[in-house]
Amino acid sequence: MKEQLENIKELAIGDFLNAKTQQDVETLRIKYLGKKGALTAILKQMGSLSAEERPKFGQLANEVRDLISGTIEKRITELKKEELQQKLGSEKIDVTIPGKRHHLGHKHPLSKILDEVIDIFIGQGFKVVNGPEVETDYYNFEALNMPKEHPARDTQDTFYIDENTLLRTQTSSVQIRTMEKEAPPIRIISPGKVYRMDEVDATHSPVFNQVEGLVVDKGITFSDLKGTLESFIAALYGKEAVVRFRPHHFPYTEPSAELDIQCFSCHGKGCRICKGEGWIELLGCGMVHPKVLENCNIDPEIYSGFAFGVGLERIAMRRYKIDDMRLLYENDMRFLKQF
Ligand code: 2NM
Repeated sequence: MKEQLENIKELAIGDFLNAKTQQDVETLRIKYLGKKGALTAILKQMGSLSAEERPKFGQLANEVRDLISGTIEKRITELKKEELQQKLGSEKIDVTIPGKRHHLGHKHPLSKILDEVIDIFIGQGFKVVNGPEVETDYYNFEALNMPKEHPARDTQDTFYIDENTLLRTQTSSVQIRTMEKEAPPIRIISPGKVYRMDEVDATHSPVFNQVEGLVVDKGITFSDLKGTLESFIAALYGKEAVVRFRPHHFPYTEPSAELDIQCFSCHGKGCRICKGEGWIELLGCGMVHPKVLENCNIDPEIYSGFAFGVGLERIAMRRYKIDDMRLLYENDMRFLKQF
């Protein structure tokens, strides 16, 4: 039995030193020290020993058990250390490697201008309203005092889906829809894409963007129109900007005007940029025609209003000194990166 014990000791120590993982160690611990383990099995046989042999054997057995326990602890500590070393090796991070730069895009120049325009009008108490790009003849023309065969329709030829359905030529249709639905006071702008039957060139596109504004309330006069648009221009181009209102005609406003800005290049003398005019046309505006108000069931005897429409591309081109509108649509990165 003593030999058996010595044998177990040798085997156990060899086994534990060869264990490769903590799980291996645990399996071996059960094999040697567990309830059904080798050492336990020998201890169970102690009953067959004589009274004087028993304490000596017991002491030896205890020594072997302590030795094995000690070996287990030592091996676990070693394995833990090895695992840590291995982890440190494989999970090493080199903090000196240069980072990978993410190229963040930015807003398109047209979107930047739109955001600015919206901010300015929100600041003046306007609300932003959107509407459909595919419109009926009624909302695009009829309600705006442009009945069929009206000559003003010629300059606003567009794309027709059928005789009665078309791509809107201005966002006024959104304003008509708003006036139908909401009672005054109304103070809205409606930005969005509009369509015209135009050939593409440096200043024309069959699809472009517009922002139209509308104010309807009791006692609205041309002074309100002037004040609103003058502060809009000052916010957009700076207080130095000089503007003038020039009489014009629109079927849906009366009186109507166009707002010109004095050429920033020649200050009114006339140069290549303003084509010798000294002024650059910026937007159309006027007092909403009584018939238009009536069409929306707003009593022109009680209410009056003003409206305006401005092309977003034109503002962007002025602001960024872009001389060809097509650059805004071509998505050439060399162009877009400049903004
Ligand atoms: C413009 C110029 C002048 C305009 C008129 C209306 C409405 F719906 F009230 F009749 N909305 N927008 C208007 C007036 C638009 O664009 C150059």
